[in-house]
Amino acid sequence: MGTIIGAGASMLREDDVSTNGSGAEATAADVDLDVVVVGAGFAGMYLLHRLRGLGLSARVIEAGADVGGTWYWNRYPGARCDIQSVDYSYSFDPELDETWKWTEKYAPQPEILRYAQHVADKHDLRRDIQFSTRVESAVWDESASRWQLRTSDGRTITSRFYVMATGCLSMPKEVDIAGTDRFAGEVYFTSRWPHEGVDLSGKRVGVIGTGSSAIQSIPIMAAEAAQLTVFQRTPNFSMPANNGPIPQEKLDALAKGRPQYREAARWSGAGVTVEISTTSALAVSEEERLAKYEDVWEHGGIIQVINSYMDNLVNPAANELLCEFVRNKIRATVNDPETAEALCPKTFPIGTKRLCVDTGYYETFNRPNVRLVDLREHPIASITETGVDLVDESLEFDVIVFATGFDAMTGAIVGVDITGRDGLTLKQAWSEGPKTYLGLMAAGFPNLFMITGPGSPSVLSNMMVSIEQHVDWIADCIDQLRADGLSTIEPTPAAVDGWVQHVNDYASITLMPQANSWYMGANVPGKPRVFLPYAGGVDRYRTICNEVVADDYLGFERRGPDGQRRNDGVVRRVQPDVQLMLEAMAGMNLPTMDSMSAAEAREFSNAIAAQRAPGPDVGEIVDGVLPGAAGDLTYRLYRPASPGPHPIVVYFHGGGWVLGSHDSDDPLCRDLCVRSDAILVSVDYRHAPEARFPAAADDAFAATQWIAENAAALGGIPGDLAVAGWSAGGNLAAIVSQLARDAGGPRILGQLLLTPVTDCDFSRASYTENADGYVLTTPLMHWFWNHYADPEDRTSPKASPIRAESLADLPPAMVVTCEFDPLRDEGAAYAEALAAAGVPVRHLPCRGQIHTSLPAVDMLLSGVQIRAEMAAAIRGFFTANVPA
Ligand code: N01
Repeated sequence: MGTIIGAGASMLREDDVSTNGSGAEATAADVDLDVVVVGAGFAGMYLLHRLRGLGLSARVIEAGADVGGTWYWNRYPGARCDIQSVDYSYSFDPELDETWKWTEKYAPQPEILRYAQHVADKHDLRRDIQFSTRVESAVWDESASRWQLRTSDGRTITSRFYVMATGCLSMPKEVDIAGTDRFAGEVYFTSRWPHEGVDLSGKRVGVIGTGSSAIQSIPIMAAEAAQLTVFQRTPNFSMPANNGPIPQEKLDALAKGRPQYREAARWSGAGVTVEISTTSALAVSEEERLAKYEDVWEHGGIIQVINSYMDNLVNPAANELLCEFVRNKIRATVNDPETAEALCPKTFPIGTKRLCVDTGYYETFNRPNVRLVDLREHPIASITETGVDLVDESLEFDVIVFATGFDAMTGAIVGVDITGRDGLTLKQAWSEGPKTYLGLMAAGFPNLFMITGPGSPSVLSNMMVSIEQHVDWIADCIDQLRADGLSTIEPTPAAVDGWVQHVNDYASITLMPQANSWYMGANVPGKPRVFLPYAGGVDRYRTICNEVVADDYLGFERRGPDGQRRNDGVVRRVQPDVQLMLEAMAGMNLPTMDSMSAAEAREFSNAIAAQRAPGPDVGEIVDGVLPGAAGDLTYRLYRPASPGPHPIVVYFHGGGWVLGSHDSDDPLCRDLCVRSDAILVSVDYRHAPEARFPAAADDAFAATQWIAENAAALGGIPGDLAVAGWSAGGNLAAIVSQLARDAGGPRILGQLLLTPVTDCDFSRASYTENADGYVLTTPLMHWFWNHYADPEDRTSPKASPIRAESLADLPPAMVVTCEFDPLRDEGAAYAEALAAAGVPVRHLPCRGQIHTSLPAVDMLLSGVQIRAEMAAAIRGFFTANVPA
């Protein structure tokens, strides 16, 4: 019997609802339940099981006549999963693993469907599933804190919670080809294949589409049909399934302990335990690379292929190597070179569309009864009564098969008319793309959950693992609400916006958005182009979901009869690649620099610097010596490859006046040189504690004077001089600008201040907010200042440039600050003070960045655009393009 949760509204108990053997059927016009779930696929089935376990009254509404979801509908010949069946199966019931034996590595659709039916039988699920019924509309009733649902059988159900377990690939895409209705022959959709099967023997068959569904079914249809014509608009990458018995290594891994095996999958990136490479495809010999590709091609699956090298999905050059490996496989398989070339994908990076898995797909094009029509060369003009008219040829068919895909991830959710609070429909709320918190809920739609919704790893993972994680999270959440006497939950708009941003940030450090894929909504005309799944991985996502709960449901508002609990906030604000770096550093247990002597800290930072990516090639690098304030200083000059002379930027490295060198900032100098087409002269000023304040400032100014005087000899344009610096170097660049103004020269055209030290005041909020955990810590800043300057010197403008008597008449500036940096607020304050003094200034606050992330050239992709803007500012200094 169902327990009623929440308070207030009247609820019928489960035993108030009569049921029969074929599924629950309402006898009363109004049925009130704790939870209604839409969809009896693997998600809805497991959720029903969990809800029952919690003693909640629940009903699943399913459009099909039985359980299985995707595997109920997609019955086209050759349909199989592309994740091995021992992985693509429930883990919640260990008995299932013991009793169910998969016959093959990749089980066919009928077997997966039988598995779903077996689970339904074993757990007696069907008695709470209403089959052959659709939810037509769902409206949130604020006064009753309930969803009001209207179903296709004309009934009304009310429920406290409403869960869309509708699957990511369940809403077939509408066919967008002219004349589709005119065809008088047989028409089939792979996504809605007739249950009784289709006899294609002796028939002329046309297949439109070359996605996973087509690629699996084409070899089988070709063997049966008299003629098969494949209409291909975009070729896809496909790898052989190499199907057969379950591989021995898989059986061995399971034999070692299934619970451990399952747990490892839960904490893996894709929901399947595979070896994740930590090597760049560009860092190994061609021989080694090809051997690795061959190995994963023969013995792995799509996840192993994509993970064969760490940079396959982030570096275009690495990706292209894998693309070409696959293209060569296609060329080696297909006899006709023209057909082979037409089958080779060349318009998107591999892995940015779901990699297909086939059995004999490319070989099929060697059959005499199979023809490939390349729609890019010969577009379809229209479908006719008898077949397909290309712009240059008419083709006749008995059968047309549409394998044209799905309105993925959002289609099935917005397909139900859902109206949340204040009459807002989900369609309206998502008109510019789905906006969810964790892919689980949307703001304005209380108590509406989605399983594997947009913004969750879902289709980028083993769906079974993601489904179980979501179901568990939702069930636990409902249970907790009940325990706390609360009746509604809903994410805050800020949490949703933050999550949408995080999902986008993750996608944008990968190559994924580059393809016109259904991941991007690009396959459906008019659908907003937004990357739909979460690319951060199942493991990271699970951690985040757990953190949200542990942090008292961060980002959610919960309400009940006794009041509300609103815990507003954003769960991940650091840029994803920066976060990865922080996690990697945390894993290394590095000592803190402020616990070291200056000499030890220098050695330590040099060792770290030696491991970085080198940065881009520049035209020329010259090391030299120039006179400083108290002796010679070394400098390193970076010259662009373009013909000179060039403007000159005098650059000061970071390191808190204690550490750093030409080497430490070498990648950044190269990058700025290449991007700005200016000479950078990196000056190595004297360091503290050996040379304390004002040695660094005096050296920086002396070096700038010398460089200005010797510009022509250095290959520069005399008079075209700017200064730049990072951190303590930004401090020096700001001070040099002031000293040059006060001394009447040299004339400086611009100052680029990257996360500069501008003040000795530690009371600004960024010092407390970011005191620890973002590499540059507040204790480390104390350590730097202590080494550099006595307290009474620190307020001098030569140490704290924000304290200058006047900031008027300084060169135009760009000030870059990072969100998670103790120096953030003093940088912002300096930009504000410059602006107040009439100096043209652009302040660029960098969301999600830390003090050390922007100089990490070729390591952190999220900094690329920011460095491009810094370089644009440098160019602007020399073209009097005042920053704005
Ligand atoms: O659909 P798709 P799918 N004119 O969108 C073409 C999963 N799945 O059903 O790329 C001409 O991939 C379209 O061309 P283009 C898996 O995640 C898994 O095959 O838009 N052509 C494309 O070639 C998969 O990714 C398995 O230029 C038109 C094809 O139709 C997802 O489901 C098996 C067209 C659609 O391909 C979807 O796969 C099956 C038009 N107007 C599916 N409109 C396994 O587990 C569309 N196309 C192995």
